[in-house]
Amino acid sequence: MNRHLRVRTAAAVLALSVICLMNSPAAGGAPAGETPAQRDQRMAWWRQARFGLFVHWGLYSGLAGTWEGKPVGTRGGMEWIQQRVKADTDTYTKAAFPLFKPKEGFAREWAQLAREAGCRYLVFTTKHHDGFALHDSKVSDFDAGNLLGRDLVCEIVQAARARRLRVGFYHSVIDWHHDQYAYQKSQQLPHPLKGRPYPNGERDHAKYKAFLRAQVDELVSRYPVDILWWDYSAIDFQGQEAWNAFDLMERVRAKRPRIIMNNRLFRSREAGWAGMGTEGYLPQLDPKYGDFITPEQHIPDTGMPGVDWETCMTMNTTWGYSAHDHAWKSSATLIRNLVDIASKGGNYLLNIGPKGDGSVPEESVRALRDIGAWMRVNGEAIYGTTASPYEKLAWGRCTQKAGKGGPERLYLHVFDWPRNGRLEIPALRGSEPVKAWLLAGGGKATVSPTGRTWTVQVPATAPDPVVSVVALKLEPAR
Ligand code: FHN
Repeated sequence: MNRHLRVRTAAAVLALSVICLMNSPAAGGAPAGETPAQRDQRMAWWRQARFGLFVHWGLYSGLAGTWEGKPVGTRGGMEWIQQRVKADTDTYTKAAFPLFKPKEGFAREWAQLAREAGCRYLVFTTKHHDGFALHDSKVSDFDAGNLLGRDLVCEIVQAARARRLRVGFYHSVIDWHHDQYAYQKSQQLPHPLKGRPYPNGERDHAKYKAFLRAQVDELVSRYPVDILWWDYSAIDFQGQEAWNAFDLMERVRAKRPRIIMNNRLFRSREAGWAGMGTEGYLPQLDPKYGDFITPEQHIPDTGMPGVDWETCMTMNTTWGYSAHDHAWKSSATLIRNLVDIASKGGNYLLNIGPKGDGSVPEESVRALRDIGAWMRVNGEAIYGTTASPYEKLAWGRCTQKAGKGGPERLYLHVFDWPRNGRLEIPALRGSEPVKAWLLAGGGKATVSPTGRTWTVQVPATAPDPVVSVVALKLEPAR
């Protein structure tokens, strides 16, 4: 990093430290009446980023999928361990808190890893369903400030900013700790005490919604945040009734006009999703519901044309750390997922679940470093690209970069290298290919238009064992 950038970064981190310490209020001004062009401008960095690191870390991390000395399971979300063992909040906290010991510098390790992997943003859990807040909250004593004497959100934000990462807050609206969260209002949302009467008498959910608003106000006022990743609603409990959703979003936008938010305060077709999948999605999303849709643990077969979308995915099968889940996806699978998602015009939010001390599981470190090695050679074929102009390609995927008069770059991501050294792609009307080259290995490639197809000649062997990229330079057809 050159000296000028070092000075600028240090100044930014210093300023952030002051903000974190002084909890200074942020500027106001909602993007009410935002034009499509203004929205495109606000979304631009996110669309160009294509790749982010998701981090699930909280009290559950120290339990590592183990309860009373036994594994709770080997698959599925161990950030749900409280719900899976049906523990009330006191029993859960008594077991979990002694094992949650954030080591010095944990956040710098995350930020370094995210950068090494080629991630452009980092989204982390400020509070998950167990209700434990990682910041030093003035409206709760179930937080890192009170229990640890630390503001872990501030540590993470500072570390991310120092690595020039954009920052996102995952914030759970579901809360298994708060004694006014009226879990009986939903048959579909999870709660450890579901089916049992409220242990402390009738609950006033309006009081929980006021608490939720106060904590969100703290988070978006105190820290420079770029994304708010809400999680999550059910068809039978969502929106205004469940969370005062529209008010929440307006307050956030008023404090952070350029913030980007997902649509998970709602759960309906017009709000972009009914299920966890993408079935029934509509090719438009009113920003009043959020800015992007979040297909979880899968890649929509044909992408989600017409909306901004981001696939969130675990590396094994759990979001929060588990010592018993060894179903790790290979680095090759993760790299091909990233390519597949970018070729469909989406973002990839790939998750790590750090341990109770904040350290990252070795399997995740290895995978992120493998992805980073690929991105250092091929990143231009992912960052700032848009969806393929082609429906399907038998041998791989395609991304593109637009020029003034149409596409000026095509990137052919070859999964299955052609034995005959030849790739055929449909000619693009109005363009002609003028140059071809390989991003890896330095081998020679050529491209020649032959009527309705373009023929790309490549060397006999693939330069990359996972995905080899052939770049094509296009010019408007003469
Ligand atoms: O219940 C959560 C789950 O623990 C995890 O945080 C995922 C991440 O998208 N969201 C919810 C399930 O959809």
